[in-house]
Parts: sequence; C-alpha cells; structure tokens
Amino acid sequence: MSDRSSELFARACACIPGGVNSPVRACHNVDSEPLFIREAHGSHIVDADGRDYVDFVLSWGPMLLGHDEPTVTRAIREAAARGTSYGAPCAAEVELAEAVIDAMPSLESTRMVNSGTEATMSALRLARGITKRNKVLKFIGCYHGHADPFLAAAGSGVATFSIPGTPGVPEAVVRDTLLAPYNDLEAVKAAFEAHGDDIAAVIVEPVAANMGLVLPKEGFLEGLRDCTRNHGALLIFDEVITGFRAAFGGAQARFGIDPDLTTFGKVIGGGLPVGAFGGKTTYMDHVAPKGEVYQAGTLSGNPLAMAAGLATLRLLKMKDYDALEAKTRAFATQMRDILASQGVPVHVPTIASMFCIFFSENPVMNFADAQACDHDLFTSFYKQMREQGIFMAPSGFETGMVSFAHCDNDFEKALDAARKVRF
Ligand code: KE4
Repeated sequence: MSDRSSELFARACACIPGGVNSPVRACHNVDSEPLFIREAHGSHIVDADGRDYVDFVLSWGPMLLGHDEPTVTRAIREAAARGTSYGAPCAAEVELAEAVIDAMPSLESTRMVNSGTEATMSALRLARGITKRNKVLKFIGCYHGHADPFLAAAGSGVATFSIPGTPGVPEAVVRDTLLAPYNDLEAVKAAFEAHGDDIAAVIVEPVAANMGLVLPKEGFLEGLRDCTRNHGALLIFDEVITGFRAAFGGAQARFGIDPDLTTFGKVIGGGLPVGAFGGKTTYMDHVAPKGEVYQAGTLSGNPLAMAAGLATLRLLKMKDYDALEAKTRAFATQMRDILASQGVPVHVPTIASMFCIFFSENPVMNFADAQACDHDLFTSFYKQMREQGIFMAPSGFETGMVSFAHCDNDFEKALDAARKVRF
C-alpha cells in the first residue's frame, strides 16, 4: 500500500462515506485499500506516490481512446474558455446528438443526461409512460445504475417478483421488477406468460459486464427482441458499457438487433459526466417538452461534456476496432494459458476490447456461475498484479478494458506479471 494513498484514504474516510465517491473504488472485494491517482496518460495511470501502472480499468469504460488524449483534452480546454455551463441550448449538444444517432442503427432521437443511471432511469420511465404498464424485467447480475427499480434482488424461484436489493428501496418499488437469469430465454417467456400484459420493458446489457464478462448465448438477444415485440413491451439495450465499445455502433450493430430504446454513458462523455437515452422518434417524442413523460437536468448537455464526447466519437469513428479486438483476444488467450499453466481453473472470456478472468472450472453464463467462481484466487491475483504495476478492476464481478492507447509493451508487462503470480 503506497504511503500517500494511505494518508489520503484516511483523510477521505473522515469526510466521505467509505472514503470513496463510488463503492467499488473502495476495493473491498479484493481486500485492499484504494490507490489514489495523481494523473493518467494514454494507457497508464500514476498513483499519489508517483508509481506507474498499466491501466485495464480505464475509469470503468470511458477512456477507450486512453487517458489525456490530446485532441479531447484540447476540446475541453477550448470549451472551458467559452464558459462552463449556460443553462440554455448550445451547438455542441446538437452535434453530439447527431453523432450518437449517426453511429447507432436504432436511433432517430436522443436526450442527453449526466450519467448512465439517469439514462436507464429515464428510459424505464419513458417505457412505462408509453405502454401504460408498470413492470420491468431485468436480469440477475446485470447492473443498470442505482435507480430504485433496478436495485432488486432475486426473490424465490425464477423470474419472480423481487425483494429490495438494498435498504432504502421500498418493496412497493421493486414489486414491479421481475428478475430472470441472464441467457435464460425460458425464464423470460415464463415471465411474459404470467405478466405479459403488464410488462412495460425488458432491460438488458447486450453483453453483460457487471458480473464479470458474460456473453449472450446464440439466440438470446434475438429471443428477447421477439418476446418483447410479441407482447407489446419495449426492449431497452443498456449500452452504457457496450456503446461505442462492442463496436462503433455498439452491441446493436454487432449483433444486428433493433432495440426500441438504448441507454448510453461512459465513452460518449470522453471521461466527462454524460449519459443519454434514445430510440425511434415514435418513442422519444413522448419525452417532455415534446411529449408528456417528464425528464430534466440542470447540467444535461453541458458544453464541456459535449465537447469531450464529440471529440471522442469523431476520433473513434476513424479507429480500427477489428485490430483492437484482435490485440485484446491475443492478450486474453495468453493470459489464460499462463494462468492455466499454474494449475488454477481459469476462463478468460473476451469480446471487442473487453476481457475478464474467472477462476472457475466451468464457463460462466450467468450470475450464479459468476458467484461460484473462486474469488479468493481473484483477490490474490489482483493484489500480486497491482504490486507489479498492473491496475485491474478490483472485483471478480467487473470487466477488464483495453484502450486504443494500449501497446505491445503494456500487454507484455501484464503477461510477465501474470507469469510471476503465485497461488
Ligand atoms: P453510472 O450512473 O455509473 O454512470 O452508470 C450506471 C451503469 C449503467 N449501466 C451499465 C451497464 C453500467 O455498467 C453502469 C455503471 N458501471 C459501473 C462499473 N461496472 C460503474 C462503476 C461504479 O459504480 O463506480
């Protein structure tokens, strides 16, 4: 544990709950204290003691171009020189909306918000407002931000009503939240058989990245599309992570699915607070002030955030996603081989620029499988990698991220570190 980070963490714990502004950063899942970061450039971050790390967290997704990308940083500086917030529309809001719509096959209209949570919360309200139905079906282990309806834990049985996933969420709120195991179409069909006429929406991470990385089974996403269409429910793709990362056009382009609504975050802000929800105008025209479904935000469309997002998307549009996927796949394969050679059970799923390390005999297809992994082994792996200058997501239920700034030396350093890990 570095000295300056320890000192800052002690101070932070005296004035911020748990010493962090978002729980996962506290590193409780890996029995560690958080590193405090001083700066970040490209594929590297530097902690408060000046120690350098290869970064495979990338701020949980936004930094797909790498940190401190010169064009993005310049765009933010230039926007800041024109004032930081107007409370009135500006051209950059239009340009970013046009860029998101241009990239995403299903979008005709989009509304900017300030986080992924706001995006999914607003998309659910919109779906309920349009359909006049109350229930939402989500998948166990998928995370859609911390709005009450999504903080539901599985009750008994499959695809049944939920119980509050945390204190503070009223039972009344999650009474309308149905849960099913990810990749389990039969459970979804059962839910629609039982409640189909009151299900407003199904919300799904088209590639699940909050239970570790779990890929959709063949036909799963297509099945959701058919089921929702047949029962008059909306299909919401939560692309907060996969948007602009699974492909430039997101998972919807990669898998050829046409969701009714899509939510975004992370990458579209280039590291500044931006979220968005969007879809066909037939749905989005219900959003106030055009329609009657209320949604608002003081800093929505903030000019600095728009400038960062716009510069980011313009650069990403020119990037070679296939090359990045090939690099990530090669890295994940070598990582798996190295860990397997040490006699531990390991699976390293990967897609696009994402990967994760499951210490498990069996493939992971849902949250129950992810829970059954050996998380003690993950903790030991995390600590030893961090000691060697490799910054990984501090939980076996998160996903590793690679940026366009990662170079062969970064991958080699991480693989070398893995060779030195002892279980
Ligand atoms: P935010 O409100 O944190 O911007 O986005 C919520 C969200 C929505 N949907 C998906 C698929 C997400 O992954 C997230 C947030 N992701 C987590 C990391 N897996 C954020 C990290 C954190 O909570 O600090």
